Amino acid sequence: MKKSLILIILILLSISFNYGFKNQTTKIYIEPQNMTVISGEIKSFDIFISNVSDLYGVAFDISIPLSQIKVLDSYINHSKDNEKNILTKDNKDIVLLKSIKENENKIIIGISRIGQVSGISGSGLILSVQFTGSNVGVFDISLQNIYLFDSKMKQISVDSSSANSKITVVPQDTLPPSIKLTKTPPPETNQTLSVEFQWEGSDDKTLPENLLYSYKLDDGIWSDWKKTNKYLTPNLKEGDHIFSIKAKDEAGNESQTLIYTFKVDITPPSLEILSPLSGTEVLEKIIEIKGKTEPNISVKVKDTLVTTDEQTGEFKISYTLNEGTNDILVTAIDKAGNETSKKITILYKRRTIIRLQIGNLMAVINDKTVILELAPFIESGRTLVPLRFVAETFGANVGWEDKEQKITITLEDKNIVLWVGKKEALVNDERYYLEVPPKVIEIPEIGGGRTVVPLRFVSEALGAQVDWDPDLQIITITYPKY
Ligand SMILES: [Ca+2]
Ligand SMILES: [Ca+2]
Repeated sequence: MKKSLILIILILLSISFNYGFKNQTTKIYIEPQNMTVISGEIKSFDIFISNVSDLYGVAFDISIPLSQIKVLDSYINHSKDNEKNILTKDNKDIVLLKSIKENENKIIIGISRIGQVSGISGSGLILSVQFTGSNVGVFDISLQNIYLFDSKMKQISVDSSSANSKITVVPQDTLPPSIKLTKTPPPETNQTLSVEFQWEGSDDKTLPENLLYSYKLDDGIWSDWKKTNKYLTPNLKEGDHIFSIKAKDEAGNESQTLIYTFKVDITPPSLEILSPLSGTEVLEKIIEIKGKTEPNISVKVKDTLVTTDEQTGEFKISYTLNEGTNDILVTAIDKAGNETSKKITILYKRRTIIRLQIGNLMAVINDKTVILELAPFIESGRTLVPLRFVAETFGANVGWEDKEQKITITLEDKNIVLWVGKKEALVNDERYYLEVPPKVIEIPEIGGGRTVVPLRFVSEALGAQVDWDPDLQIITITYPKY
């Protein structure tokens, strides 16, 4: 008790002294300034003094919520591990006075060298305090009423701006947190710019906002642990990528690494249309389109989705043509959204079927009825029909030369030449003989003449098939023939 009395006298004596700053500011501070501890765990904080000259003794109060942070008398030490107190640098004795004031939430501390010795200069530990966080929460501790004395019992001015610390007591926790990704690029993407990942973590004890995360892309290095819920990758190269992430709770428990693999693909798929060839002319309304792409590619023919073979990438689809030119767009789309399109043009020519009856003005062309100016008639066993009807039905060009009374019928590569009243005909310059020649029939109702031609000869010369039903006297012309 004698020693403590000396100390108190020292303190009282020095109150009136107040010195200005020396070359280097003497500082008293608590380490660490921020600490997270698990409830029930014994941890410590330390008080240091730096840049001091001729230090002989020190006194201060530790302001600490003692009902939350438990400190025992035996927890308060003037040294720790192998680190000696600055005041014992020269192996001289010191005295440590400590008084825990539960009601006032403070611990009174006095430390002094003993006897007629000089002070100590330099930096070092002055006190180490062990504690247990008994209640969960965030607690402030600070040093108050700080007095530093030199060997002449003069007060040493001191910077105490860092003489405080924050202790966060978290619940006891042995279970690691878990993570789930809330935003990822699709498993296959054609985006080479950065993509974003977002995630959420959860834990039995640590609040989500206090979880720490570390992540990496591919074989990169793990990021520092941080409180963030998103990551924007750098620009990506084509190929496979792996995003890895793990979470850590306040107790330091680490989650399993969560892995997300994805692929950047900017190469459009291959596409080949095997049949039909573009430019093909067909007579059938329904055709089969066959093609080949890569496996696992979706194919669209116009707007219809086609299933492709998983192994070979081959596909086929029945396609209904419109009469005339059909531009058919075939598109292959890979999972990343890259597209390859090919267009084929198919000409669908409908087969024409004409039905005529001898003596009947009505004729049926496919499903349409037309009225002839002149009914078909038989002369010398040959059926004759108006030239104009032939021209219109087959879509042939008909030329007429008045002087020679010459008729020219042209359809594609066929060229037929006939003359009114002549039994000679030319088909692509090849000479034919007609039983009955073309003639002009006067029709009083229209006040003029109409040229008639032998139906079978003209039809067959144009490439049509002519069938005759003698019972019903019906002629069926099919063009082109089967
Ligand atoms: Ca946990
Ligand atoms: Ca691709």
